[in-house]
Amino acid sequence: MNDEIAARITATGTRPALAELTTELLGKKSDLSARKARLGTLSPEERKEEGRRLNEEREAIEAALAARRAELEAAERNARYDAERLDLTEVVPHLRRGHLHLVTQTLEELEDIFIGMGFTVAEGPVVETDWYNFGALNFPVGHPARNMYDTLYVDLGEPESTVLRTHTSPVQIRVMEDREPPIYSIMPGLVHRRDTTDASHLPNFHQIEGLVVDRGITFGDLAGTLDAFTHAYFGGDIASRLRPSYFPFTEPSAEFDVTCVFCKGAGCRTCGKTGWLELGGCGMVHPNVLTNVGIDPEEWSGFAFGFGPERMALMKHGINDIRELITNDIRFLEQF
Ligand code: FA5
Repeated sequence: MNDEIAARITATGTRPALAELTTELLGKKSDLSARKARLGTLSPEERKEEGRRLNEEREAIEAALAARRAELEAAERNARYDAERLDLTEVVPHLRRGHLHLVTQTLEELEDIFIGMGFTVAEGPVVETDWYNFGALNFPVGHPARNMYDTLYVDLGEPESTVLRTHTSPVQIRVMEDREPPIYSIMPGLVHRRDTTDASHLPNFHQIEGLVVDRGITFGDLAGTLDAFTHAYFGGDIASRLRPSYFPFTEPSAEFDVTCVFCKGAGCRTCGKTGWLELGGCGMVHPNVLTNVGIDPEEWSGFAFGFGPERMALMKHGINDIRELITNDIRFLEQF
């Protein structure tokens, strides 16, 4: 193959042009074919020599064409890949990236803390029977403690037999029915009450219930768990305290308060000048509740608590109106 042919092959820029050149160099009308046709006119000696040369030239041209074809194919493939490439990191300027709502972030953070303390997570239905929401939790029918909850009833079955759960405590019953102690579980979820919306109340809000049932569990374990939780969630400068209270399903019962984050305990309007803010209720699981689910209160004891994640989010981030969480003002939501 002479230099001129080699240069023409290298200079060919497309596959159709290369196909044409292949025909020109190796086809019936090519110089090689003409020389091959003339072989018969040569003497045996010359024919042998010329035949060998023709073969060598053909092989060299074929190799050069194949190499150029491979180069052109690779270039075409790369051009196609470039054209088809999707930039998954591309930010479309007019679309802004969203994120989880502050309440969802709070629920996930609370779950993470308790999972880190060895708790498992359980869930139960939002539409509940009167038995799970009240009866099994030691609220007898007609008991005045039922008035603590402004209950929303579902029009199903006997009147007032089906409710939108007013708290996550019925999930305690379901967990104790499903599992043998020892139990270390938290139960987050949505609850509903006929509460009037104001700066600290919503009619639909979340609770996160905690339940521990084991041998030898004491009120000290409850206080220690809540204190460890307070520090993990709010940081070291926020203290917790327990105040005597009443719930039919716990005995003794307490209200769980933390240092007011707005005044750091000095006393302000938000905390009613007490220096403390209420986060939830808690107590030792009432023996009647254990008996209702077939757990022997002589052998097992436990504690339970129920917090309000919306109120915890307000406290942690210094937000003074719970309604901000449901107005969906993007200028508010994008700060978290
Ligand atoms: C209860 O619902 C009990 N089930 C808690 C409990 C569980 C006690 C286990 C003992 C053992 P309470 O009604 O106080 O308790 O509600 C608990 C928390 O839910 C409140 O402290 C508050 O943080 C939150 N909460 C109550 N009502 C509202 C509301 N309307 N809007 C927002 N958060 C609320």
